[in-house]
Amino acid sequence: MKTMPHFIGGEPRPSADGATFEDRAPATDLPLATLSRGAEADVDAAVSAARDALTGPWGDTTPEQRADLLDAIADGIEARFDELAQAESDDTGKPVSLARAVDIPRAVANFRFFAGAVRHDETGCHPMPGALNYTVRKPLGIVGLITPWNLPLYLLTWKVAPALGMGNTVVAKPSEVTPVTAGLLAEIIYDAGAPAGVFNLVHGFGAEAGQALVAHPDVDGISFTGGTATGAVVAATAASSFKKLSLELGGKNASVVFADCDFDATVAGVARAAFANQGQICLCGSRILVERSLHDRFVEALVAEVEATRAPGDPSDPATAFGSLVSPAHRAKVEGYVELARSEGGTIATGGRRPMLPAPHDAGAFYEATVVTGLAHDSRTATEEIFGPVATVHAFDTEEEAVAIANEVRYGLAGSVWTNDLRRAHRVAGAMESGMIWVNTWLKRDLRVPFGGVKDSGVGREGGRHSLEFFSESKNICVAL
Ligand code: NAD
Ligand code: 6OD
Repeated sequence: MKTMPHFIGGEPRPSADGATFEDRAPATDLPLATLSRGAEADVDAAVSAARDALTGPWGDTTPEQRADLLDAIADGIEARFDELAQAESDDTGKPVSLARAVDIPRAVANFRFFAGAVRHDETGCHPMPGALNYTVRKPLGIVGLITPWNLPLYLLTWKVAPALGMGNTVVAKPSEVTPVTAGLLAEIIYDAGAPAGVFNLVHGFGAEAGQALVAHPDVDGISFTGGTATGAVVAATAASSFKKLSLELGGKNASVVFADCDFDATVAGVARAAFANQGQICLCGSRILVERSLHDRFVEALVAEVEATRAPGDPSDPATAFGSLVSPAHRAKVEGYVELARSEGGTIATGGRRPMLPAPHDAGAFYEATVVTGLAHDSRTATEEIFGPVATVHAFDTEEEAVAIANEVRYGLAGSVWTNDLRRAHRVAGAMESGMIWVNTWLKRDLRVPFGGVKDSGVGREGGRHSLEFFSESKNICVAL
């Protein structure tokens, strides 16, 4: 079993009070690692190390030097690819095949992409009569990065790369549920040549280390990804010190299927949108709205697709496509929603049970991919974020009704539209109240585009120039001519 301390000032360091906590593998419920449990004193030490680094030689680095560091970190992730993929799978319960295909390649891509973005960044010049304005970007300063458990390395590196690229120093607080790859990333960042204190990592719980980081008076900005309720606490805590804030929060996303869709591709695409990573992606399409004339045929094909391709199994087996949920506690929450669906009058078309798996996976947090039909579209099951492998299917009669149902939730993160009518695709995509819409696809990512939500799904955008802008302060200089 691993012992994983914090990383402060470029060195592994235990908690000031010696406290630790245990991380378990959800697919077996066996202990995986013992981690230092951070509190205010550890956050203080990390912020102080980050401040020293900011005022040291790091503060004089050029964008080119920082871009070279990001590329070296990407090289370091590639060099430890197998270890990182297995660690991510062990810690989250996700199939190692998924970690190898998505999580770790995306961590590499995040560093390579932002290396290029920083190298090619430009600012504006606004000539006026008698004067010239030009804009320079300064680092924000010390940034706190707080991340969830579903895509641990993918989402942490999505923030670390632009933060370092723009010349900030970082204090990261990964999810206490899946902290292992963050510890490995700290080693990789220092092996790549980062100066001491540029990247600091404090492990621990949200109410302790996370809260201390958001409240810290010397932290200049917070980029937070997590649940909406937590986001509200983070926003309230950060407000009194006017920290710059980016909030990427929860979702309850609609997949809107019209009768003229490309049927087989849509069934496969909608199933992937609902159940990728065991349904534990903020972008997952867990409310499936189907034009009434196609509804019954679609449900039958969706159930067949799910049963054929998403049998839960050992995440370490390269052939497994559907792993365990992230923890027994999270499975209990998902099971509670399936009970709620039954009590709200839903029919379980497939799933709705714990699968029977041989030891040691009989102790794991596995749950079947579950499709529920017959629920009111405004039922609690169909409108609250479950963040697990449960999708509800609802029929609609008109385009207007589909848009109204899609928009009746408090969230506005993402959605997808499945149709061969190009004009309708544009109309519906435009009318859905979401930060991101895919048409005839899902989670196809271009790292330049704005990523983020509306309504209770968040505030602000990350990605491309949006990340560069968030992690810097733009300053105008006006020179009289
Ligand atoms: P969570 O909100 O419980 O935790 C997220 C992080 O916040 C963790 O590191 C946690 O320790 C920390 N935290 C908790 N309380 C805190 C506090 N008071 N102050 C500071 N930090 C605190 O979320 P989770 O259960 O880890 O992740 C699932 C949620 O994240 C879902 O709602 C999902 O939709 C959302 N999510 C959103 C996106 C997005 O890009 N919009 C991406 C992934 C996950
Ligand atoms: O693809 C991304 O950049 C991103 N931030 C994905 C978030 C997924 C949420 O679970």
